[in-house]
Amino acid sequence: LSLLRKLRADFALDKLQLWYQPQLCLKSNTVMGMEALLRWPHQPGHFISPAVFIPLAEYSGLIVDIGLWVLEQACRQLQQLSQQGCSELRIAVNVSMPQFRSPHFVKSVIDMVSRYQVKPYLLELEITESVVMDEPKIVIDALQKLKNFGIKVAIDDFGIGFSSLNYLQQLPLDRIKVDRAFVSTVTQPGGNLIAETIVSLGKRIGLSTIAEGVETAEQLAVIKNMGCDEVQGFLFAKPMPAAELMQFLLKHQ
Ligand code: G
Ligand code: G
Ligand code: NA
Ligand code: MN
Repeated sequence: LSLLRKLRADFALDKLQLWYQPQLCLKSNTVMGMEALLRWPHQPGHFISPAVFIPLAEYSGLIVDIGLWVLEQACRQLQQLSQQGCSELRIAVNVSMPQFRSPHFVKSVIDMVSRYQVKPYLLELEITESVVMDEPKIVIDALQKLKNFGIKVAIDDFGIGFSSLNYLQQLPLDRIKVDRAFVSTVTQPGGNLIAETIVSLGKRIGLSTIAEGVETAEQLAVIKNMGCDEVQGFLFAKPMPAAELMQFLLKHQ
């Protein structure tokens, strides 16, 4: 509880940071965009893991305000990237269930995208199966409206939750993120089968696929061979602060 109080205080003091991890196209070998990831600096050089503080923020409802802040940072970053000549890079933002349940969520997102003159298709929302399972109707309705406006939707950590296949049919999706649990095993005997099946499933239903957590050249080779569209992982880049992003992009375009 005191950690929650500290989170609330640090958020109010504007101490949260949004970092970015590049996502690359395997065919063209170019950066397509980034996933935005929250970072909470605790002591200098020390961060509290989102795995710890996101659940706190969700449970307390603070994630609604933090989530709006994240979306605004991402839109601001997209506007800035466009002004700096990277006018087709996208940013993917993680969204939690309490955000979907909050009033005016859809309108806030659409207003923000408009206010920062962001091309809607450059903003992608990442949702997990657990988000959908909670209250499918609320999430599906909201995503449908956002999708009609042009915003993209990815299903995150695919295969880790339950009922994945059911939601694949019901959700207005653009992309499947193959969870890193299925990527970490691809070089082991038989350890490639689930990732391969997800990728071909994605292909068959017309969704783009991205493999998360690619750490080695060996994993990359297998993933590439499967026909996966994109990759994200430490092999290419760790999440980095906004200040380092432009330099990375200049080196990798
Ligand atoms: O970056 P890291 O692997 O430590 O992140 C752990 C998890 O925290 C991510 O998988 C993601 O689900 C969650 N997370 C990170 N940033 C955000 C965010 O801005 N909003 C939400 N809802 N979750 C986030
Ligand atoms: O749950 P979600 O998919 O949003 O988690 C994304 C998180 O995964 C990022 O916060 C990042 O820190 C972590 N991540 C990204 N690439 C790698 C990787 O190559 N290896 C590992 N172990 N973690 C990664
Ligand atoms: Na994510
Ligand atoms: Mn994931």
